[in-house]
Amino acid sequence: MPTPSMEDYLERIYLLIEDKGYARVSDIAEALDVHPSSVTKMVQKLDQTEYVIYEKYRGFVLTPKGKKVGKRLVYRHDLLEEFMRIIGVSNENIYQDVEGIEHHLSWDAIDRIGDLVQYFEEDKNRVEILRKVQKKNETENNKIN
Ligand SMILES: [Mn+2]
Repeated sequence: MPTPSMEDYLERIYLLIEDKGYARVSDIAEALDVHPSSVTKMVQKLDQTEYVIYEKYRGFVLTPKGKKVGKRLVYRHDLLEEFMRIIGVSNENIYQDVEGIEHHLSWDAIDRIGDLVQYFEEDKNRVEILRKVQKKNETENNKIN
């Protein structure tokens, strides 16, 4: 299994390739806000673990294994964002919250969150009921404070 840091890279590389057809060291460095030398180091590590094929001076591509894992990591990120939206987390917090938890949940937990997202999406009334609970809590908190 890739480490959390490898996961961040694989996720980003997958998105860049999906978006532009390729991922350069400089694009990854910019997207992850890290030094290009860190990217080169990580890409070498991802090459050794067979997630990418690195060709010096020519860039790199994802292996089938790298593609499969990258796709799963992007799915996980998007699912968690959707989950955050449904439970009513403010938009401005969603991205950072997902970045903070995504590497630390089991795939079991991810799949159960997937069930819950589906549960809410299958019947929007369920979201409305949740919002009512939240409104009630908000009103009560306002009374206390
Ligand atoms: Mn992410």
